[in-house]
Amino acid sequence: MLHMQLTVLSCLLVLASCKIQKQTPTNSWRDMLFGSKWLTPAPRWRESKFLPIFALVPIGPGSCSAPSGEQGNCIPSKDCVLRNGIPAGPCGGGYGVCCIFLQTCGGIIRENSTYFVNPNHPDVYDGTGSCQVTVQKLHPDICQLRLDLDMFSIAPPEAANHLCNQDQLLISGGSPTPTICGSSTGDHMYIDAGLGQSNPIVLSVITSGSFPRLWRIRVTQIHCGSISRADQGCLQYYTAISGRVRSFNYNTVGGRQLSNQDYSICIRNERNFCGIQYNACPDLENNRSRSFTLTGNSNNPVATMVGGGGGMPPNMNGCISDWLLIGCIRSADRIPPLPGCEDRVCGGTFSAEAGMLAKTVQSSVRPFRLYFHTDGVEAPNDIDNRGFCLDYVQQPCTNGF
Ligand SMILES: *[C@@H]1O[C@H](CO)[C@@H](O)[C@H](O)[C@H]1NC(C)=O
Ligand SMILES: *[C@@H]1O[C@H](CO)[C@@H](O)[C@H](O)[C@H]1NC(C)=O
Ligand SMILES: [Ca+2]
Repeated sequence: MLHMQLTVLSCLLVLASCKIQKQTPTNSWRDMLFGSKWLTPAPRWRESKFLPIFALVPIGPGSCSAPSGEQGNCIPSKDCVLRNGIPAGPCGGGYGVCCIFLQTCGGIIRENSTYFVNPNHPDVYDGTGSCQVTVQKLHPDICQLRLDLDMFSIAPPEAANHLCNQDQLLISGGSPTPTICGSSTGDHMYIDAGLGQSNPIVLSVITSGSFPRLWRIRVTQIHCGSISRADQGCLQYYTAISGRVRSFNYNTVGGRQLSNQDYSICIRNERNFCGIQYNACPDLENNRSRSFTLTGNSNNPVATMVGGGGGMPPNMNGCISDWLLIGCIRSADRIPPLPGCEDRVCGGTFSAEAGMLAKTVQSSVRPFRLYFHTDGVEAPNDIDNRGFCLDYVQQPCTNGF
């Protein structure tokens, strides 16, 4: 029944947007989908004279971009309608439509590259409850999902312990993922989907209280044999010689490092590269950098802390509550390098040695991975921690690695 309704609605949309396109080609399809016209009672789907006939020439599958920024598939218009897609302008030289797939609360994702969006998208949503979509594998040979948080802004964690008490993004049915909240636009996650036709994966945004929420999460399905498959167990996976990694809800002004995180970030070891260097990202918003603030009171200067802490309280210096772990890190400016190396790092300054000076840190432990752990407590010792942002650069094998 729901399926039938959706089909009828999307036919309505197609016809309506085709009609609109004739009159005002720049009019957004979004208005048709989410605007007040959504509820127009007139049975316009009967006006079949507006059906575009583009599909005279077979079109190979290809990706395309909708004017509103979504990635779509360039397919014949009639296929887009049949598959409950939304035509977002012509593509392939006018022979196809850029067909995008959107789902919101209660939806089932059955197409690759479908977006999970908030109700009212692209406008904000201020409702409460649980909004969930179910992802069905396109094929038993799908091993992973990649979620791209194209837009993601839900209520932030509370101020004292940075717990996601108000809103949460929860993912169930796949490999364990940390619960996140706040703003993480541009971040991504890989979810292990298991082998065969296993349980579907459910993405839920749980909301309570008032907040102008906005999300648009692209869900890509990855074949078991695909080269874009992330290494096992990596929540985040980067495949470039240089790049930027950061914690969820990172923001040097108002961001709060999320509590109860436990995951790994993996960087593919590119051919002919043997080591990796990390630097705290530039902080353009504060006089004193907040781009690595994991523990301590971030409103004051806080030194680097390293190691797992061997002593008993209160003499247990080291990183025992919240930390980033990178295998055997050393400061890059020591020549010859110090004989010892560290794994855990925390505090308020990024370096591989205790102190107030931020430093470039290097490691040659492969694979290149960072493990991030936070506990469930911040106050009273940890205040206004923002999390971390690091720029990485892989180092060629000839460069002393
Ligand atoms: C889904 O789309 C992506 C590109 O957007 C592609 O790399 C991937 O192979 C597709 N997955 C399937 C199962 O077709
Ligand atoms: C940076 O320092 C200047 C001079 O002390 C001060 O006026 C300004 O408010 C500071 N900016 C921030 C973002 O703290
Ligand atoms: Ca903590």
